[in-house]
Order: sequence, then C-alpha cells, then structure tokens
Amino acid sequence: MKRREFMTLFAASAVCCGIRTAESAETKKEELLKWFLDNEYGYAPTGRPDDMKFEGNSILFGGGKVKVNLTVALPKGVSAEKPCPVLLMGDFRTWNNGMREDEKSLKQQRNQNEIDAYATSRGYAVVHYDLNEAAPDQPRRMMIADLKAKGKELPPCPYGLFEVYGGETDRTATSWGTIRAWAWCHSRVLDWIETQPVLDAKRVAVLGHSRLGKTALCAGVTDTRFKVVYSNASGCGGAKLNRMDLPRSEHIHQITRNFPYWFCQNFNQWANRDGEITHDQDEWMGLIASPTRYLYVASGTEDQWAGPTGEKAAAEGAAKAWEALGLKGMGDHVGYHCHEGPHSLTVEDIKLFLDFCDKRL
Ligand code: GTR
Repeated sequence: MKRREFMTLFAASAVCCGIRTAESAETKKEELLKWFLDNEYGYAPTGRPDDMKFEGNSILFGGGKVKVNLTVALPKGVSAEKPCPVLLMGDFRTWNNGMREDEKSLKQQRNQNEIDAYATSRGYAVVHYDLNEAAPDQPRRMMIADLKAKGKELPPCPYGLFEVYGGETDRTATSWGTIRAWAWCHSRVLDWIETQPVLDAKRVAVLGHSRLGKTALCAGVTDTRFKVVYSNASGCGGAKLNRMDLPRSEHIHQITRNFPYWFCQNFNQWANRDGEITHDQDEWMGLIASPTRYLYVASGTEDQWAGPTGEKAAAEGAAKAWEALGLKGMGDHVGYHCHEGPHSLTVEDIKLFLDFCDKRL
C-alpha cells in the first residue's frame, strides 16, 4: 500500500473511532441519567409546556391555575446593551402554607434580602421565587388538611404543577418527585430569563441550599443551559455520597421516610442499602461536565447531617468527569469550600461562590 493511501485510511479510521468514542460517551451519559431518573428523581411529564404564559414577572401554568411570582433584584447600571449574569434560586417565603409571619419565614426572608443586596453589589442579578407556589413542600393530603385546619380556602390547584401536569394522584414508580418538579420549574424560569433583555440568559448560575441544593443539582443535570451549578449543604439526595460510611449523616431510609414526596417512589428500594447503591451522587454531579459548564459545592463543618466529608468526596469524584474530557477538574471546573459552622447559606458562602463565578460566568 502506498504511503498516501495508508495515511488516508489511517486518518479515516481515526475519525471513525473518535466518533464512536464520542457516541459511546454520550450513550453512557444517557444511560446514567436514565438510571438516576428511574431510581431517584423521576421524570417530568412534559418539557416546556404550550400552555405556559409570561405576565410581567410572573409565570402562568395551566391557564393561570398555577402562578409563580418571580422576585428580580437587579444590579445598578444594567441595560439591554450590558446584560448581567444571573443567580437563579428558590426560596420559601411562604414556608408552611402562607404563614409568612412565623420566625422561620422571616429569617429566610432576611437572609434572602442580604444575599440579593450583596450579589447585586457585585454585578449579578438575582431571580428567586417561592417554590411552594410551584409545588408545595408537603405531601398532598397533609397540605390540604393543613389548609382546611387553618380555615383557608383551597386554591384552584392546591397541589401546583402536579395538579396541572400530573404525577401525584396518578403517581407511578418513576413519576417526578417534588425535587424534579422544582428543578423543572427552574428551567421554566430560565425560559422567562431568555425573554428579558437586561438579563444574560447565557450566563445563569442555578443554586440553592439544602433541599434547594438538591434541586439546583437536578436542574443543572437536566438542563444544559445552566452554566454554573452550586449546591450548598445539599446532603443526602444532593452532593453527599451514599456509599460513604458517615453514621451521623442522613441516610436513604430517613429521607424517604420523612420526605417521600421529594423523590420518585423507586428511591424507597434503596432504603437501608446506601452502601450498595448502583450509582452514587458523584456520578450524578458528573453529568454536568462539559467544557463550558461548572460545578460548585459547599458544606459546613458542623453540618454532620449533610455529611461534609461525603460532599467533598463527591465533588472530587464529579471532577473526574471533567478530567475524562481532558479538562482540569478540582480548582478549575469544580470548586469547593467548607465554612466554619452549621447548616446555612450565608453571605460569606455567596462571596466565595461569586469569586468562583467572576472568572467563569
Ligand atoms: C432536612 C433534610 C435534609 C435537608 C434539610 C433542608 O430535614 O433531612 O435532607 O434537605 O431538611 O432542606 O433544610
């Protein structure tokens, strides 16, 4: 064979091989995603729904039966010519069905206000909304009983997105749990951000604390439009490794007993089998890996329930997914910090996170 012929053949087979490798990596990714949706979070019944409408800073679903009201904090000097990066997060202003005046709600509101003021001072917009408006953080029966006990009228769709798109009263083993539903709603908020000239929809970080950290990861994995994904103290079902032996941390049997509605029903199968789960949360976070996307994980030294050691190890494990793409993982595409103190998301955490975002978002 002449050298030129050989070189042509060699080049052709190398290209072929490259495509096959890329294809098999893609297939592996799809299979892994399927495993996590089948076993942990469940499937959203629809993508962007035709009946979604934007009205000012609100998003309407099902002809307005569900209305999600967004709070938008903007930095000074922002304009359509100079759109700004965005932090998207959920909040719980109406914690426990509209008891806006209880201490827990008020504390959350104060904390959110501080975060808004700090992030806008650094040039970031903050878009947040009460996730209870999308899907209540309670099982359906309990939620309805609670409203009745308080003498409140039932809203047209007491169980939010589940009532409009299904998946609660007709729940199957892989129907979406509330975390998946909230993450889906984050994607719909991103649809809304795309319509806002002063917000740069290509530079959106999704973040959250605790159950909302689990939600941020779910949004980041299922929607590649989020450029940076930040989980703060998300623990079990979030950034903590299940297989790591951390006796003081939350286990699957506890989370599925206390919050069965957060996950799909199949997750119950893994209760008391944390050590033998087929795939662990480092692989879940590794699904975010791409040259243009970033992961940030944070913990608290006194937050043993969330398992800081397991969160750090999972972040390091996830970083390997970037390394497999020939990129730098830890300290580059993946960031981590552990604050001194308890289970919280403080302005100091946001400061460290924005230091990470400044160079990447
Ligand atoms: C806890 C739960 C954790 C965590 C936390 C929170 O009770 O066990 O998984 O999500 O709530 O969201 O504050």
